[in-house]
This record gives sequence, C-alpha cells and structure tokens, in this order.
Amino acid sequence: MAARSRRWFLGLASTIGYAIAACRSKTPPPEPSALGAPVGPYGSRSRFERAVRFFSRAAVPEETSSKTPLHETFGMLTPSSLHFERHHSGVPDLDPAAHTLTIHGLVDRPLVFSVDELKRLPSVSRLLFLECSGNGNTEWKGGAEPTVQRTHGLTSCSEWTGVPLSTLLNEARVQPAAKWILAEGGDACRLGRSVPLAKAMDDVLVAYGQNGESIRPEQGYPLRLIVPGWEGNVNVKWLRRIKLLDQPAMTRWETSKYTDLLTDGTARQFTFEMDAKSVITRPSGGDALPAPGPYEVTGLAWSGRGKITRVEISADGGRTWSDAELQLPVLPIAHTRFRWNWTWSGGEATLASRCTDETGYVQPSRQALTAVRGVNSNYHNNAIQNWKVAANGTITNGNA
Ligand SMILES: Nc1nc2c(c(=O)[nH]1)N[C@H]1C(S)=C(S)[C@@H](COP(=O)(O)O)O[C@H]1N2
Ligand SMILES: [Mo]
Repeated sequence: MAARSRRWFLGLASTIGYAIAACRSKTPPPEPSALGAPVGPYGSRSRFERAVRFFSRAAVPEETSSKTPLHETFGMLTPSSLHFERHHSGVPDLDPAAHTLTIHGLVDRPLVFSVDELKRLPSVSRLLFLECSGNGNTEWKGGAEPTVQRTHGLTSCSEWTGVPLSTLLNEARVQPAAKWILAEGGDACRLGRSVPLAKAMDDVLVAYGQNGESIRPEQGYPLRLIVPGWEGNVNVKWLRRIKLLDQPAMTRWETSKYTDLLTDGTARQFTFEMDAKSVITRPSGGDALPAPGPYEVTGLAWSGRGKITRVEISADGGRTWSDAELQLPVLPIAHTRFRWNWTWSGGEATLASRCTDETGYVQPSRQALTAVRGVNSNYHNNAIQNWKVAANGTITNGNA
C-alpha cells in the first residue's frame, strides 16, 4: 500500500510539479499591502467561498428541504451553516426563555422542564450523522439528479450535546404499561413520532448543542430529539412534549408518510434504522477532470447500526474493487471519510463505492435493492451510486 501510494504520488508530482516550480520562480508571494480586518464578535467565512445549500423553489416554501454541498465539504463534519434542512411547516422562532419540555402520559410524576433546567443536568456529546430517509429518493428509477449534493445531500454530521432522555424518563417514573413514547415538535404542524421505549431508554438525547454552540433554529432550537442511527424524521425538532404510551400513536408521519410501499401493495412501517451507505463526493457528478493522471477519490460512508469497517472502490462499474483508506477516527453512527488514489488513464470509467458496517452488512447495488423493495419505496434507498466519467473527463450520474 505504502509503495503504491508513493508511486502514485510521484506521478502526481510529475503531472503538476513542473507547473508549480515554474510559477514559483517567476512570481514572488505578494507582500501584505494593508492591515487586516479587526477582530469581530462572531465568525464568518472568506468572501471568496461559495459553497451553499441547494434547494428548489417549492410551491409551499415552508414544506421543503435544503441539501448539504457534500462535494464542497471536507473531513467528517458538516458546518452548522451547511447542515441540510427538512421541515414540514417552516422554522419556528422559539424564545428559549419561554420554551418548555413536558413529560407526561404513563408516568407517575409528570414533569415540565425549562431549557435552563435541562442544561443543569448531566450531559453527553456525540458525533452523529443525521440522514433524512428520503435521501437518494431521486435514484430509485435511476440517474435522476446531476450532482452528489442533489442525490445524497440530505445527510450531515454534527457533534450533538444534550441530556440522555433516560435521565428525564427515570425522573418522571415510567409506568410498567408504557412501551412507546410520542415525541412532538413545537412547529406549526406539531410533527410527532413514536419511538419504542427501549430505544428511548438506550441512547436518545434531548439535545441543545450542535458543533459547540446552541442548536441552529433550522436544526430545532432550542431543543431537539437526537435518535442515533434512526431516520431523520424521528429526530423531532423544536421538541416540546414527550408522552408515554402503551402503543405507537400512529401519527400521520408514521402512516401516510415515512412508510415504504412494496411491490405487493403492503408497506413497511417503522423502518427506523438507517442502513449502511456510501457515496463518492469528489470527483462526482458535475465535475470535469482536466487531464489524465492521478486524482484522489474521496467520499463518505455511514451506518445507523455502528461503525463502518470497510469501503471498496471500483473504477470499472463494479467489475473489480479495491479497498479505500478510512480516515481515523472511525466512529459509530458518524460520517466516515474514505480516500483512494486513482490514476485516470483518460478513457471512459465508472466510479462507485461500496461499504460494509460492523454487523457485516454490505451496501447493495441498485439492482439488488430494487429486486427486494421495488421502486416505489421512496424512503431508505441506500444503493451504490455510480458516477460515469466520459473520455473528455466530464462526470455525470451513472445510475441510468
Ligand atoms: N418538529 C419537526 N421535527 C422534524 C421535522 C419537522 O418538520 N418538524 N422534520 C424531520 C425530518 S423529515 C428530518 S429529515 C429531520 C431534518 O433535520 P434537520 O433539518 O436538522 O437537518 O428533522 C425531522 N424533525
Ligand atoms: Mo426527513
């Protein structure tokens, strides 16, 4: 591996090295011409940076989503300003001084917490991906979107800080009859999802922090439920109420929406866990390779069931595969960055990535997935994504 990397790198140097050396000899680095900008109270990025969330103009702008520019983010984390958004009735403007979380239903001691009271309780921080189960829904019938932002941009990875929900439920004294919780948001649609009590007591957080500061309004300020590894929709934002129930509430978000229609006319319901998925983010759809030669192929892999253990790359449409390097640390239920050294010979190629998680689950091809699920599931498309490289270097969606 080391030897291969070294040869590949020497190739890289011979391709672009001369150009770099030539520049250097002619152009001295510019001298700073004036004093820099003074300090400020809140940071912003360089005015030269252009990465933005993608969204299409919807008839009802409050009922829409924006997508993370995965091709323009590096490493495993998503800056809060580029975290994807999905809301069903817009972003409410909640005053944390007035906001409360109520725990009621099948408990001996109903409780109401203010945000400040919650922040006094023992907290934990975890790096976790959050993915809308609708991510990739354009690809069921093949190759509908031109860029990785548009095919896969409904996933992001943040550090979330909050109080374990188990702490609050123990405090409220859950009655033996309780088997589920209903979590409800404080937005206009009162989005509500049912979560089995076992999961609620396991690793669910009532989060107030995102990437070291308070959660952004778009992500659920001042409180949201974080349900590690489970579909985005159950991660209820603007959390205002948790009710203990003996059965699921059967809200419209778990009956008419977020169920997966199969070919026999039945639907899968409560498909909570996000299956392992990976995608090459660079180079990817919309990029143009300037010349044959060495390129780093990089992307992200993640699984709702734990750690990513392996990512393989194919440059020939899945005929042959070789292992990518995983960037450390590899964390459970977090984006994992992979990298692979590729030398493009200049001909047609099809780039694809395939991941395996610690349960042994291997990401399926689209043919294998649709053979089981059909093409009308809408949610939970975790199939392998192909990027087609043309002989002139332009890259398009290769799922067609
Ligand atoms: N209250 C409330 N919670 C919500 C939603 C919503 O519309 N209202 N959208 C859900 C969906 S479908 C997803 S995918 C995630 C998106 O979280 P994000 O906008 O922070 O990325 O939030 C979920 N929680
Ligand atoms: Mo979602």
